[in-house]
Amino acid sequence: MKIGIVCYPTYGGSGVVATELGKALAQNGYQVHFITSAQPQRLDYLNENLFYHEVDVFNYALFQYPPYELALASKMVGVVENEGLDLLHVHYAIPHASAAIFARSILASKGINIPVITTLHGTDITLVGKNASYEPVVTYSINQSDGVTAVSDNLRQETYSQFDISRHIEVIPNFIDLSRFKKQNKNHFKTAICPHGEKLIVHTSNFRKVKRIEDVVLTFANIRNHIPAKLLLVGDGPERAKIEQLTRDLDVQHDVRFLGKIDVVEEVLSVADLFLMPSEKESFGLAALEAMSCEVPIISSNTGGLPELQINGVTGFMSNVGDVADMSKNALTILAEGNLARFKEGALNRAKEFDITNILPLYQNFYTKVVEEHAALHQTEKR
Ligand code: GMT
Repeated sequence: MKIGIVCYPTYGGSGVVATELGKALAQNGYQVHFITSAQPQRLDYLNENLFYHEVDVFNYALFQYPPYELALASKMVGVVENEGLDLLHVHYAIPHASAAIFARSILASKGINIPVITTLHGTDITLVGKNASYEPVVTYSINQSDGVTAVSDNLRQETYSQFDISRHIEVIPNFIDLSRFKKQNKNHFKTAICPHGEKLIVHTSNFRKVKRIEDVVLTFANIRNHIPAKLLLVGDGPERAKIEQLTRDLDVQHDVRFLGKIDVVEEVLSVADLFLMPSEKESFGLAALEAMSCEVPIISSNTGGLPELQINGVTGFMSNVGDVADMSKNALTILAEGNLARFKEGALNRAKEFDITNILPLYQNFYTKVVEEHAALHQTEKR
C-alpha cells in the first residue's frame, strides 16, 4: 500500500507520532510519502520505502498570510497523481484535514478516488479547533474524512461533545518504540548534574501555557524543601522566559537547568527519577509515555487521556489540575527510598502495553478497512 502522510514536521507530539508511524510502516513494506512543510524532525534515516515531498508555498506581495493550505492541497494532488498513492493519512486536523478533503475533491474531478484518514491529536480539538475561526471547517473536514482516529477515548468523547460529528471515531492510542526509548547507562551525566546524589526531576514539553510549567517549578521547589533534588527542563517555547523568572523568584535557579530542544530525550530520561506533567489539557501524554519507557514514574494531572495511560499508585500518581500540594506530596512518596524501584517497574510494565508492535497493527487494520470500504463505495457508484 502507498500512503501519503501529512503532519507538522517540528518538535511536538503529533509530528513525532506521524513520523514514527511512517517509519514503522516503511519497515513493514508500505511505501510512505511524507508531505510536509519541512523535513520531519524524526525522519532521520534512509529506507527504500520512505519519501519526502516538501510543500512549496509561493509568496506574493499581496498576501498578508501565504496560503499554506492551498499549497499543501496542490502538493497532495501532485503526489497522489504522480506516485499513485492509495491513501492520505493526515495528522492534526488544522489545516491538514480540510486541505486533504479539498485535494480529494480535485482528484475526484480528474477521475482519481483516494480515501482520507484524519487523526485527531488534542489541541486541534480541545484548544484551537473549537475556536469560531476554525470550528465549521474542522467539523466539516472530520465528517467528510473516510476514516477518523483519536489518540484516546477521552479525545474521542471531547470531539463528539464539542463538534457536531456524524461519523465513527476509532481510538488508536499513541505508541512507543521500546527499542529506542529504554533506560541507558548515562551515569556520567547523572553524576555531573547531581554530584551529591540528588534526586533528578525532569519535564519535557513545548513550553506552552497548556503545560502549566509553573506547576512543575512550584512542585519542584516543594520537593527540594524536603530532599536534595535537581530539575531539568527540556524543550523551548513561549513560556520559557516567564518560567526562568519564576525559578529566580523562588530562589531555585541554581538547581534548575533549561536544556532547550534536544533530539536525544531518551538519554536525559535515562537518568531521571521522576517526570512531571501537570498539564491543563493532555489528550494522551506522549512525553509521559516516553519517560515511562525509560523507567521513570510520573506525577501528572488527571486531565484528558492521562487516566488512560497512568495507573494511579502504580506508574505514579494523578492529581487535579493545579493541585501543586497534592503533586508535591505524591512526588515525595515516589522518591522515598523504599518506593522508587516499585514505581519505576510499574511505569515500564505499563509502557510495554503501548509498544509500537502492539499499536501498529491497529493502524494497518484500519487502513485496510477504510481503503476497502472506499473502493466498494466507488464500485457501487460506477454501476
Ligand atoms: O502537546 C502538545 O502541545 C503538542 C501536541 C501536538 O499535537 O503536537 O500534542 C498532542 O498530541 C500528542 C500526540 O498525539 C499527545 O500525546 C498530546 O497529549 C497532545 N497534547 C495535548 O493534548 C495538549
